[in-house]
Amino acid sequence: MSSRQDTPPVLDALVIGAGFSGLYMLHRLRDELNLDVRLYEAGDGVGGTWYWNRYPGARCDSESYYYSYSFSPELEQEWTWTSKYPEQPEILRYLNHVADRFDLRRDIQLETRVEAARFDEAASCWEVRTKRGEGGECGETVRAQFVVSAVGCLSSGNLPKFDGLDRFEGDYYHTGAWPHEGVDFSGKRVALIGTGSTGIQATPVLAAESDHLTVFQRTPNFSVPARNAPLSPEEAADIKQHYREIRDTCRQSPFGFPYLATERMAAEATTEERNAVYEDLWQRGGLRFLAASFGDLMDNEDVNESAAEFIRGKIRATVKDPAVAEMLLPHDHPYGTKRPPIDTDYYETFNRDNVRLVDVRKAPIVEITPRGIRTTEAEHEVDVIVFATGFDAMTGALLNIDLQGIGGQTLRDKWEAGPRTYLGLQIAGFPNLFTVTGPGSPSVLTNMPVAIEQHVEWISDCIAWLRERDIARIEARSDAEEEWVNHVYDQAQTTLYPKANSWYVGANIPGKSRVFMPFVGGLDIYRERCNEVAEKGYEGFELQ
Ligand code: N01
Repeated sequence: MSSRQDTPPVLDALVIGAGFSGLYMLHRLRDELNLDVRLYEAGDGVGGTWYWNRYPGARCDSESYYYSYSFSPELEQEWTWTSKYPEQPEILRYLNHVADRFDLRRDIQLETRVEAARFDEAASCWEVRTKRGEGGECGETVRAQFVVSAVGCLSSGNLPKFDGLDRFEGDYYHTGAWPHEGVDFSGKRVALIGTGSTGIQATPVLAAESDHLTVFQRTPNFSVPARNAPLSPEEAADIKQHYREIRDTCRQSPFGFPYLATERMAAEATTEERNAVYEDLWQRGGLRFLAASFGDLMDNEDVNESAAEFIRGKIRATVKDPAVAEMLLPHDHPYGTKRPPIDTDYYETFNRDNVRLVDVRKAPIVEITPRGIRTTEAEHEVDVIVFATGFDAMTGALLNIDLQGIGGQTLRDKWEAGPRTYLGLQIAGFPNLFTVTGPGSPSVLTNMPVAIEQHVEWISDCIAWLRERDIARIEARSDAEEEWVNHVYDQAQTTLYPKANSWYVGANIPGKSRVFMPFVGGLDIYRERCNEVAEKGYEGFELQ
């Protein structure tokens, strides 16, 4: 490692990723703290998730007026959302608008992937290696006192290793790396593998655009209608008028939604009372079904089963062919223990003549052939395969960077048995590295922009505090990390969440350690804990 004198000047901070997190992080550090910051982004545009996920039907499962930044009242007033659940292109336009409005682009380097980072103990800074250019051969080494990972929780795509994929004569795409020019499905026979939130959003659109769609389902899912609709000028104006109250409620809510946790308990309600609540929420649509039905939905198996059975009843009533309806009924996990999808006409789509459902739990996929997909029962000939097979969630994107902390310890080694963090914000042994919505924080269990803003503000306040005191280095203490990891585990055990083979526990990636990764205790409680840590002079951190 070279000394400070013969290396380029050290940046104050380096941010990785230009999604919701990275853009706001850059703005806070540069424009409020006046730091010298650079942001590196692998894509050729800003937007993160909304840059990469351009698959047919991609839209947000949170409503536009609260799936947005709250930090700038001017931004809130000048931007008008056009529908309840914004489509991917609209969110991408919004993030581009943010990048322009706050003049962020001059400090963003696109088409540059952060490949490796090593902590220089003597200089208390990170040496970061980037890769760019067609073959990824060009790059540079930069040094930064602080590194903030804003790489996202769902950004490292999972393309299962099916035999024969390289011999497939048609085209195939992963939903998380969709071609910018789009895909013309007209006249095509399409296979869709995966029925998570993405597959469920894509199914009705693919069915409408293609000649024939075959959906390969491994695990049936519980989906609730979104009830999307355009936002009228009156509704948009009303939202603008009430933004402050909306944001305040989001901050106090365990899920980051503009409604508080319900104190209504289903265990005390009759079947009729429960069903009336479910029916009301079904008609209203969206994730309220999970967040606002009953306070004991996620910790009482009987209560959860009543919600699950209500949804199964809706599936049976919607899907005309009883055998297909039966295949679509989820039985292997409690409702909500996998991130629940919301949809527009998902179940209705299976009534179309050009749609077929294949159960690959019963008859697994054996291989991809030149002409299609072979299961243990049949070969399905298709022209295009769409992989809606998800992500190496919460850890994949960070582990793709060769990170080396104190004593040359790699993050891959440290996290071999599952991610370990203090508050999802820092990792013992990796000083001056912060993770926005890292594992161990509520992140993916919330409306993300609210969780993101809380993290970005906590991290920038922390960096400001350190600089005011000339403290060069901050590192999570191992004992604080251990205590937090145990707390995250204990909290999860009080709920039904660990009962599912979900990506929350890494079950979708062969060989990944099974650890429940997000903090289930609620964003409101988590926020209080983070504030308390800061108020106590960053309790649990070693300062040097
Ligand atoms: O991915 P998933 P996703 N053979 O992992 C199946 C967010 N999101 O992209 O359940 C056959 O949920 C897999 O089957 P199984 C949201 O947080 C947000 O849909 O593992 N099938 C499953 O059905 C969401 O949760 C929005 O048995 C295979 C599917 O592929 C997260 O992204 C919109 C397979 C993967 O489902 C991920 O959702 C969309 C194999 N080998 C998504 N491997 C918003 O609106 C996997 N599968 C913000």
